[in-house]
Amino acid sequence: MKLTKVLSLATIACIGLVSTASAEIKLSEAEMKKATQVYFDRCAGCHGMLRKGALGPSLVAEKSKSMGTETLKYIINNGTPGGMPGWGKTGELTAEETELMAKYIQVKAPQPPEKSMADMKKSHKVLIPVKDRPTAPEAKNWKDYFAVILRDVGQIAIVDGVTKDVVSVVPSGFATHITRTGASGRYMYVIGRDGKASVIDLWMKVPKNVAEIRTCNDARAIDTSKHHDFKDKYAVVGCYWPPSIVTLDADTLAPLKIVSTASYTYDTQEYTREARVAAIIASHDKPEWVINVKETGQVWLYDYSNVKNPKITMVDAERYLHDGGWDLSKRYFMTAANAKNIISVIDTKEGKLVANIPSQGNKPHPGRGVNVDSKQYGPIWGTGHIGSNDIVFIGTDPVNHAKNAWKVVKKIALPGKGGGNLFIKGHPNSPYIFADRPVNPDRKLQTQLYVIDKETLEVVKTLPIPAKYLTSAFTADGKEVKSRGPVHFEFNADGSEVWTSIWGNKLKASPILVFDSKTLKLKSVIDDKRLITPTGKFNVTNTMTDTY
Ligand code: DHE
Repeated sequence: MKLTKVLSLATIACIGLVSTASAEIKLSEAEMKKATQVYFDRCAGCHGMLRKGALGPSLVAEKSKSMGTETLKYIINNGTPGGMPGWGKTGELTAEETELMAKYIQVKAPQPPEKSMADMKKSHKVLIPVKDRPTAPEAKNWKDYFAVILRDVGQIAIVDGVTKDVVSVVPSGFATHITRTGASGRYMYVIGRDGKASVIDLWMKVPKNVAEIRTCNDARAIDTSKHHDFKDKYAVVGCYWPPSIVTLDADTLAPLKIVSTASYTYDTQEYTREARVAAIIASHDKPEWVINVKETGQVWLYDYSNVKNPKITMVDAERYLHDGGWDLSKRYFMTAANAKNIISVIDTKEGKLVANIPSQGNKPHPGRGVNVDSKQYGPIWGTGHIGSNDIVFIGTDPVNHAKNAWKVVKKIALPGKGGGNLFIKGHPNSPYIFADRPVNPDRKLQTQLYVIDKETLEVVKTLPIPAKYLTSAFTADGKEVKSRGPVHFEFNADGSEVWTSIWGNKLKASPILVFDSKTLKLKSVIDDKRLITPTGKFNVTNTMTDTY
């Protein structure tokens, strides 16, 4: 067992020895309200709204009580080698909040609120009617725009990929998570963790939100209809709570259909109310969304051609499905059941599971992963891991490269101990793949990029981020809060540049760095003061074509 793991477990155990399981904990109404919000914003994604666990372990009250307040405080403050951030260390939680959360998870989880169509409709707004929107693009470079998530301030920056100008900053949902485009790329769809979906019209000279709706209370995924008969017709939101799939009109975000995903685990056939919708991707060949239902371990192939009466094929895969993306052919969906270290492969043409592949690392976390047409192995798809430094590549061509299909053909290690990789990305026109490591506890490892050569599939370079871009900020009581270094990558439309965000904190803006994707030289720095906690970035052309 790795030294860091032993140390931290020993530390935790010895605190456990000292601390006694807590006496009955009572929280005031105000404390419960505050702790419920912090839990929603920082913890629910990994541990579940009902605290049954998923990417992170279960936090049900009985289990937390047996660990005791002191042990829980230590973990919340410092994080763990398995990928849990140290919320106290990063300055995201104060000492009081850390103590409050250590107590909160020892009391029974409150039942989260439900959401009806009537509730949804109350929040629905068409901010600019379709008839008042441009009939042609008013901006030249819109197909090379980037939507940049400004996570902690709940905004989206639209950045011109050619001029590097921030052309607009628009409000979005709370703790905004990801964006996706429509099939034609004109509209950028945004989902906040609070379930607020919004749509930005990129044809406008200054892009603005044209519609918004709160589809649920907790969400992570949004996509659109990309089949040619339904281009730009529907948008779809995947909800964590209430666990559901919400289909919307693409132009106005008017809600059309809600389907609950609460159902039965594929293996033990136990009912689970919490069956959260994780990744969604849109088929280009069928009127179909490919939808991960985390807790049941099923991938739902959702035929939206009859929007009132959708047809759903439930494909058993593996539990706690998370993120994933297309293989090079856009026939196979490669997705991580990360708590089980499995990559499940779904054949969307035949509508069935092809394989559950051990990822040979700890907690695979691909984002959408990376595709390479390798001279040596043929088409392959790659992912990194949160809990180990492994990057693996899986063969994805069962016809012309059958001996490599559905197995790990290459496994490499990022230099240095521990995992911490969250995203990996490539582009057909770049000779390199890029990997980040924002949740590695070692500051040096956390603050560099890892460059993998597509030919050799080896790490050929690390790019340390110059200290002047690793913006520190200081809290009111003078505590320094460091940025977490580079997170997530996106290429410009022609693949000549790769952009990465410096994941700062809401006390101060942090930049986006632009590297030449061939020479690896730092080409430009986008350091607009409005860029507060930039995380994900989505280029219009690469997102509408699913290029990665
Ligand atoms: Fe994400 C993708 C869930 C934390 C930034 N994240 C995804 C997807 C899911 C997901 C299901 C796939 C969406 C899709 O493709 O349709 N993310 C979760 C969580 O449950 C988790 C672990 C905890 C939480 O409470 O949300 C979580 N995610 C984070 C972050 O902390 C990140 C790093 C910063 C942030 O913005 O909050 C983060 N997640 C992202 C990004 C993507 C993503 C940038 C899209 C990657 C891509 O290139 O498609």
